[in-house]
Amino acid sequence: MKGLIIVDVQNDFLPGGTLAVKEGDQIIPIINQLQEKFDFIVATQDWHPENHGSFATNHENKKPGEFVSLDGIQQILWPVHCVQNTFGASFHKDLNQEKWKAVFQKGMNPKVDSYSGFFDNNKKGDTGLSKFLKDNGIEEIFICGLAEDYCVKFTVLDGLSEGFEVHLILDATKAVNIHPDDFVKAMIEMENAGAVITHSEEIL
Ligand code: VGL
Ligand code: ZN
Repeated sequence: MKGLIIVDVQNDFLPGGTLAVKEGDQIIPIINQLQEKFDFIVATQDWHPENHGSFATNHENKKPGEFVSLDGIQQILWPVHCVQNTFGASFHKDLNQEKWKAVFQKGMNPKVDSYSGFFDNNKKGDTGLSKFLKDNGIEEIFICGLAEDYCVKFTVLDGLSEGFEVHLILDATKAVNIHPDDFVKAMIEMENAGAVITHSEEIL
């Protein structure tokens, strides 16, 4: 069976948010249309405590875009974003949530970041998404949302390593693009790992 995974379509990643993805709001109507074609839909939600180690403000003399070591992993620092129970962490009001089977929150451990909807970046913490999909007979997953070069990419890669057939819906995702070619680089990385790159028109 097929499942749709909607990654982090939250106010802080949308125009006006603290970690806004340029034109991120343009994918919302596409995602809503896609949802009509799926019976099985889940979402992920970046859900950080205030003291999260990925926030530049939680490190002395560090700015967003600089690096630290977090649990032995190189960590790029971000502006404060998606703090639990804030407007910024909420899903965009226009995003249809009616058919969602579950929401998988991530990034709660202050000591490690969690880009993927499946596991923390150190692969220790497990959100339960893989088991939930498998328990529901889902073998093929279609991924959309934000951001293509971070949370979408790592969700795609972990989905592949968990044995799912993974499709990336290219026009239903946008990149942070700290470097201008990050979108294309991430796309090539996902394709090389075995993801099928598709377009909403092929599904709608
Ligand atoms: C994300 C950076 C930090 C994302 C989350 O959803 O892509 N990016 N936290
Ligand atoms: Zn985050």
